[in-house]
Amino acid sequence: MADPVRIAVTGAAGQIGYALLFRIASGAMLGNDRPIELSLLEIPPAMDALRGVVMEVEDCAFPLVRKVVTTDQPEVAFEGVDIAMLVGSRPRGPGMERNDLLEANGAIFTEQGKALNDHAAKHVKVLVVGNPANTNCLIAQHNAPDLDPANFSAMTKLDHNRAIAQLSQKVGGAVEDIDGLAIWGNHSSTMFPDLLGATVNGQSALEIVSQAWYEDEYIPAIQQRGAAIIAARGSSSAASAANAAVEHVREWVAGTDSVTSMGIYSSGQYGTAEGLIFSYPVTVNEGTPKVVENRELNDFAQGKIEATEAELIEERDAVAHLL
Ligand code: NAX
Repeated sequence: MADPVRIAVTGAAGQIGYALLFRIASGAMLGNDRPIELSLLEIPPAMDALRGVVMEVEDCAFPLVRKVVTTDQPEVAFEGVDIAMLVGSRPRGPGMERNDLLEANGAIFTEQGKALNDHAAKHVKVLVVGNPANTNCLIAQHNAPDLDPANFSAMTKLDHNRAIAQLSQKVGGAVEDIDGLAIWGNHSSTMFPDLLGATVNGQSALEIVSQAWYEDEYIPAIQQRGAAIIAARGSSSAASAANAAVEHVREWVAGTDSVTSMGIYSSGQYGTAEGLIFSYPVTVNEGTPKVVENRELNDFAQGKIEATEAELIEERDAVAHLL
């Protein structure tokens, strides 16, 4: 068997952590032939809960799990890690404005970025799930100047999967018949689920559904899906978020020729501002996401992309002192 891959998960005692760790440990992320070491970060008040989660991981007797470390110190958690999944973040509390949230998370992701810079393997792949994911990712990336910006990504895979599922329900086709769909921009209600380049069994999706359904029902449904789940379930999506995180890392490591969506460091593709963490349609080859080129963008799509870009620029300006 190959050497173990060391994987850090932050916020490991939280809802997503509880769904995520068991998927990783079972081999769903890196394969059944890849032993793993888990390095789990939490804050001091959650260390007891984390101990309980680790007891459950032990009780599964997963053959792939070689070691589990728990800690409340980022520099310990990130020591030598190959993959870091940054899930833990500060939720919005009563009376907190968006800028307060950015500020509270800014402190967390500044510290974690520095610890990744100094302690993780230089090839580490960092996935940020904790919200506001794109801007948290940007802060971590800026605080890790010795790491390649391409090592950082923010998760829009859940939005991508939601967009595929809703389209497949509408057209009555199988999920695997859909290709080319993408999420652009921020993981927020301004994200743009783009069907222009999407096909169903090779036929353009926008020839099958009406523009009115696309604009008035589909896009808002994807943008508001997180809120709809909170309204129905009483808490935010967890198992589907964990599933998306597993798939994001699996595709990042193993590659994919199918178009997927990832928030990655922008080098100005499609005219978006350089240096944002921006979700694009990508394929992945040898561990490197590559933005799909020459996508057709009409005025409608361009307007949506500019709106989500404007929000990301605003968020970046609000945390400029941390960059
Ligand atoms: P929970 O509140 O259940 O868990 C978060 C955990 O993070 C807690 O156990 C907390 O103690 C821990 N934590 C807080 N600060 C920490 C720090 N500095 N270091 C380490 N751990 C820390 O939230 P959960 O439902 O698991 O969601 C986690 C994050 O994912 C939230 O920010 C949430 O908004 C975000 N999401 C992102 C999604 C995406 O698609 N990018 C979708 C799902 C989810 O909403």
